[in-house]
Amino acid sequence: MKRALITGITGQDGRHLSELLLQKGYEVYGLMRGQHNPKRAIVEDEVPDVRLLEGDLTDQVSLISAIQKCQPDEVFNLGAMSFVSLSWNQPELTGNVTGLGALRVLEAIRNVQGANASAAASSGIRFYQASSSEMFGAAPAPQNEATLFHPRSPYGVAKVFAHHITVNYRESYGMFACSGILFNHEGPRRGPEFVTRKISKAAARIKLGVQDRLTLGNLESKRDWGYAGDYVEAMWLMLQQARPDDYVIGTGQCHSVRDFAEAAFRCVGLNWEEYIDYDSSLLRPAEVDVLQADASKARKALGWSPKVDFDGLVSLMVEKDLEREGPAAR
Ligand code: NAP
Ligand code: F7E
Repeated sequence: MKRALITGITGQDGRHLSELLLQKGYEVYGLMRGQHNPKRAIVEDEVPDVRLLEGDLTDQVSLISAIQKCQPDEVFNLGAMSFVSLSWNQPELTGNVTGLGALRVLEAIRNVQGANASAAASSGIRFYQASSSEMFGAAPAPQNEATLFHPRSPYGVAKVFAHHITVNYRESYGMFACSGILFNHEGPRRGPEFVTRKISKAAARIKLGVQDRLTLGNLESKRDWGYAGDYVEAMWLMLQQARPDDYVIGTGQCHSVRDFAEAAFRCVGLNWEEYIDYDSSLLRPAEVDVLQADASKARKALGWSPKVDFDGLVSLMVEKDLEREGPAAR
């Protein structure tokens, strides 16, 4: 039986990935921060077989201790301060958690395996880093593994550090360390601070008569939105290859925030334009205008392709929010 350790277990991807690994017969450990983390109950409810360990990406000792306890075959570093908007308000924390956190996990692996090149080499613990299309930022679309990074937020900059340190530890110590450059992926488990879930939840609530209006910022930015359940499969596949490498993961399809709002309100039979307000305070100091993946390397080398398309994703999210917000749930 393989063992995996997932940081960021309480997040959207942590829960999807642990489900996938449990189905595959893994023993799954999840790193959770803080005392009385309110999201513990969600994890215990959705994926009760995950074994929870306490730790924090800003605390090296806790990471070493988690790896010692779990003795994993694979470590997935999904933990991050992941909300781009917030990263301008908390740039130092973002750098510490999202950037240096990856370095601390890599060092914890080396510490537990013995910090020499041969012990850390490909027979040892395999490491996945959750890199992001935000690293591309202002680089022209479509973006692939050869595209130069031009991050536009403290979050994007922190992810570039984490990405390069992953590559560097692979090259320096022969570690089996992979970086998945994932484009936006969503679903009913997405946090309500992100635009897709903010829209799906509002469309459901407006339809049900428990909310009147929805306030948004930039409607013109375009993203390559896929389904999180499809993307965790790609994370796993990267660690099953003969050699470690980095891969771009996305659908190749690109839609604006406006398109998403239109589609979500269409799912509940409403015209989105009648319900949307604009608030310039939701604009970002620097925006990423267009992200669109060229995931041909992953398609060829991993045999990965997305199963859920844009319309399927929108309706999946709206349907779940109708169920959550409906009279039966109140
Ligand atoms: P998410 O839902 O925001 O989850 C982030 C996780 O990180 C949460 O479990 C959070 O724990 C944890 N975390 C935050 N600060 C921490 C700390 N100091 N120590 C330990 N854990 C900490 O993010 P997601 O959507 O699942 O994304 C997973 C990863 O992929 C993240 O690294 C994200 O940056 C990256 N990514 C996401 C996307 C996407 O579209 N979803 C695309 C590319 C890359 P709490 O519950 O305690 O806050
Ligand atoms: O914004 C615009 C906003 O916050 C998408 C994270 O998972 O994906 C995510 O980052 C777009 C931006 O996601 C609102 O300006 C308009 O252009 O949903 P978001 P994101 O910034 O793309 C990447 C790949 C990650 O790695 C990140 O961790 O939508 N937008 N109006 C709005 N965005 C929000 N949040 N709220 C609005 O009201």
